[in-house]
Amino acid sequence: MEENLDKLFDYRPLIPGSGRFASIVGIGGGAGRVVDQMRKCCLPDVQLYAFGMNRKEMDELSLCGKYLIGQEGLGSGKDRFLAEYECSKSFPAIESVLRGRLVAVFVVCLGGGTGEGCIRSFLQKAREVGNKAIILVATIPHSSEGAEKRKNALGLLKALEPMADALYTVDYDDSRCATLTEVFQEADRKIIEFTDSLLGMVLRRCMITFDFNDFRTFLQFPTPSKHIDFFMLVGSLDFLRKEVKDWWKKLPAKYSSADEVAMAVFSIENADWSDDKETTEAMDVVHERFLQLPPDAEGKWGIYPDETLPPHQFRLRVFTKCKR
Ligand SMILES: Nc1nc2c(ncn2[C@@H]2O[C@H](COP(=O)(O)OP(=O)(O)OP(=O)(O)O)[C@@H](O)[C@H]2O)c(=O)[nH]1
Ligand SMILES: [Mg+2]
Repeated sequence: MEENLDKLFDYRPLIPGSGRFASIVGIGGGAGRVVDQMRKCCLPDVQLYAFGMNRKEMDELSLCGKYLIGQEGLGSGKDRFLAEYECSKSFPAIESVLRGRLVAVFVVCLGGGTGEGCIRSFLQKAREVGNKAIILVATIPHSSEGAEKRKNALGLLKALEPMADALYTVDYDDSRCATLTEVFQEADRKIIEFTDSLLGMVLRRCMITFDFNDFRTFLQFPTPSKHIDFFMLVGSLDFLRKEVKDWWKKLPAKYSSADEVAMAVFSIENADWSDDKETTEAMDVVHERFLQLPPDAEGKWGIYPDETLPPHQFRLRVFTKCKR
């Protein structure tokens, strides 16, 4: 019977509280630090892990699920091939953190030996153990770190795309921050917001159901690239009304108008859903704009209560996939 159910849904129903919805795995020094900061997100049924080659960096993480790749703990010496070789010895640990999860999210900061050398093996293992949604979150090094480094990272990203179901990237050259430290901080925040928001669409208490199949429909919606774009707004109704006017301008430049949107998923949140008038107004604001998607585009949405938001404040999260 259980086997039949498994075939019907193509995944086992999630047992709430089992911690088995998703594994988020940071690979390499920078990515490990990003995932370490995700501890504050507190999504249920999500487990956090870091894999790295530098013992000192790993010791600084507060995560419980951390694994050293290789015996030495001295780093990869920027050697992608050494990292790849050492990573093969960690396959049992990699399988153990991925097995039985519906979703695998891999965070990697491209430009370093460990992340670049190991990411391919992690993506392969996720497929092998049967994760149903495989998401790659990657940062692209800044030009000031070296043109060669950046070119290699972009080439690798292209090669990795077929191995994932969806991609979210933060390109450091797009940042307006003045220092590299600030660029990294901004990227950390974006990655945490994106990951928390995307998994939260399924995991947070929702007024109308947005389930794992809605989630997969979005990831699998056929577009030329697997990239997902994302932005988030928090403010009063008046603020939202103003901000969502030309909402597609908040997306990357490849969206020259809302017509470029192939599919959009959005959530609206506020603390008090008992105030029907304000809630309906918020829905109207969002409907007016987002349902003006091109006729061939698809839209899905969810409404979520969030008691941590101040009264009369709304949070809008928007995910899109582009026709180009
Ligand atoms: N967002 C973010 N990016 C970082 C951070 N530290 C480094 N980076 C970026 O990540 C790239 C790779 O650096 P690491 O993550 O240290 O590299 P690694 O995968 O550990 O590989 P090796 O150190 O070469 O073994 C760098 O080129 C930077 O662009 C960080 O703390 N946050
Ligand atoms: Mg490192």
